Amino acid sequence: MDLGQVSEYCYNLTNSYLEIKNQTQVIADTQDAIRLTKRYFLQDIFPRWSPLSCEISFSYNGGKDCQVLLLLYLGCIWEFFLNSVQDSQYDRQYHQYPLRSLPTVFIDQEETFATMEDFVASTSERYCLSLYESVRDEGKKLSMPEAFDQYLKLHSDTKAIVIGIRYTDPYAADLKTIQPTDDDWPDFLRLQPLLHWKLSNIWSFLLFSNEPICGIYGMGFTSIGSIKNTLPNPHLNVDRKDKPSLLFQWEIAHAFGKTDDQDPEVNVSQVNHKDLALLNNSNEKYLPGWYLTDDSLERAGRVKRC
Ligand code: FMN
Repeated sequence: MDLGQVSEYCYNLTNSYLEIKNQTQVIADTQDAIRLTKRYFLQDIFPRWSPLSCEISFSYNGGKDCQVLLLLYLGCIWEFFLNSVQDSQYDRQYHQYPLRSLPTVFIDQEETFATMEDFVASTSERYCLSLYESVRDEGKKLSMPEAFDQYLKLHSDTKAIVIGIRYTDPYAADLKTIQPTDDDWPDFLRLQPLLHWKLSNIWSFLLFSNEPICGIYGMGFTSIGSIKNTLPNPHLNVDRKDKPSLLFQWEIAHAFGKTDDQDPEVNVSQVNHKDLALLNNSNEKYLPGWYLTDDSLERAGRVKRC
């Protein structure tokens, strides 16, 4: 699929989720969350910074939040494109989708899981991303603002960057949908249209999407940082008496594009053998990450390895 086709696919995926009727409260809440994110993109953001130019870039690291936002973003770009050609005197078929790849930036500061790196590479192809990756030479480790400074030197048209941050992330409670960077950061606008999303909304939409999910989540991880400080979430340990139960049977069974006779399996990416060796060190077993829906426990696996 080229970028136009992927965008149209994401548009249809989003509409299909919005059309679900009479299911769980989580689905109804997620539909509201999607409507608000769409409104931010289509009414507040795109009229000021066109996604069909190079003014907007997307911050992507393969995590679940930014993947959800990427699917919505691509769908909204398609809708924006449709709206822009509607007023034209020529038929839609005479309008070419103006973007071949999506400007995307990956500031990768820490040692990440090999599965995550594989996932970023495979999804970059899948979603036609033109991905800038920050320099990761241990000798000259850059801070996040320095890395963005370098990015902006190479992509000087960038005015705003889309970020998949949520209110429940650390230091995010007071963020705004559109706001400038802090004084000690290079100057651009932060576009944060996912702030109001809860963990349960993320899993509901992502599991329904039937898009590949990074395999590391299938191993009991719920929030992925550096290899050095990320473990499976202890609340998903199968030996716990209070382990959570699955809230998303419907989404998994009726996932987008799935036929009724297909196995109700979750589409997870393959776990890299390097990570398997790392994880099989312990005999503990964990439920997949999407069993956890309590936002306050999402980062319980972010601890120091001894
Ligand atoms: N953090 C700040 O304190 N001030 C900023 O102005 C700021 N701008 C950011 C702009 C972009 C494009 C990104 C991706 C991040 C920015 N951050 C800024 C950092 C984020 O708020 C967040 O702390 C960081 O992405 C780590 O999130 P994680 O632990 O969920 O991966």
